[in-house]
Amino acid sequence: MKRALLLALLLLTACHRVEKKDTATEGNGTTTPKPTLKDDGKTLRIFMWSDYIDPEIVKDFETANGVNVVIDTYESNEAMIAKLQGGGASYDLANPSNYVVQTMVRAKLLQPLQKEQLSNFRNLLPGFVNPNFDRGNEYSIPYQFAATGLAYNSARFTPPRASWELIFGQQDTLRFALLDDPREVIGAALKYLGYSVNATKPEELRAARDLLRKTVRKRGFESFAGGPEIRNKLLAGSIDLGQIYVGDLLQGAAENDKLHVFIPREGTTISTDTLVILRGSPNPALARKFMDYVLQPGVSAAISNYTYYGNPNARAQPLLDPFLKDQPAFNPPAGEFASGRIEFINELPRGNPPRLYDRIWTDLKSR
Ligand code: SPD
Repeated sequence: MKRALLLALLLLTACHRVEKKDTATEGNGTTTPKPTLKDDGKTLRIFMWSDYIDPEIVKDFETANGVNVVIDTYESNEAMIAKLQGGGASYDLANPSNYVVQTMVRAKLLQPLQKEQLSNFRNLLPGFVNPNFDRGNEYSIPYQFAATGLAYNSARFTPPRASWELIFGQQDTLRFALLDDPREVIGAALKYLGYSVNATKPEELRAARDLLRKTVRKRGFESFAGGPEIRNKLLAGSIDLGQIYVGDLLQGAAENDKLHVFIPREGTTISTDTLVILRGSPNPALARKFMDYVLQPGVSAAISNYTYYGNPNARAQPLLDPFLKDQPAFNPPAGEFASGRIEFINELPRGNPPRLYDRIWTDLKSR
């Protein structure tokens, strides 16, 4: 696990060039598949984070299996769950982060994935098998992972220090955007205040709420947005700083070496995104086939080499772009995790804490 987590941090200061994307196979935002579409055994519908798969490997799967893959995208776990709970959409696979897998199980949105039928499951790094958020991998396999950082475009602005203070401190001249992601935004404020990203104490959450209220009232606050949108705002120069999932920024840095990302000194969040089979899946057999495909070392490595996200597959590691593993600058002490500077977002204990987080988020979004 340690090695894999360190790999996530390989992504933190990178600048690398790759062939860029053809998004033809991706859906446009949160289009709902027509409910009239029945399982023809030939269509796989995936609901996933945006910019999170190499279109070539999707095409290869289509060709090899004589099927059609439709991918619709979202920018937060909450938006994904709301759409699934709203009904009307029938997807086979979704791509939730670790900390909402059990929420989805309780909401009866998932079906067991029958991992004994996944011949490539054994390829996973041991630290990603049997995770605390899904014992026995009953419902999920790990897909990709990354930390969240602060990004800037050095053609326009270079931060004087690597700190969340640039967003949460006194300054009111920088233009900035925050992720449209409650656990990330509240987590960043908690980290700045010296608390855990999984804080549950009401007084700590009140302090984060007060700080965030002030933050979104600043003249420089531009918007809440998804990772790729924040990357585009930085490229366009409409913001000076953006909170961003590191992989999303590095996809842009591959094309523009003025884009940079750093982990603020106060620390940050990290999470693992997974693949799950939805309870209402019209075609679970095809969904399972796709999961097993993604677990192939070559396919798994191709996804990371395209997305710049961390890779949980042991046999994929030798196939990763050297940039993802060989740069000494990306080899921070393992103590980053031990010290809690970089913290996994976990599911909140049931009861009051999730409600407090929801209230903070609703309050912020209504301002
Ligand atoms: N564009 C891919 C985004 C992946 C985001 N990972 C989820 C982090 C959840 N807080």
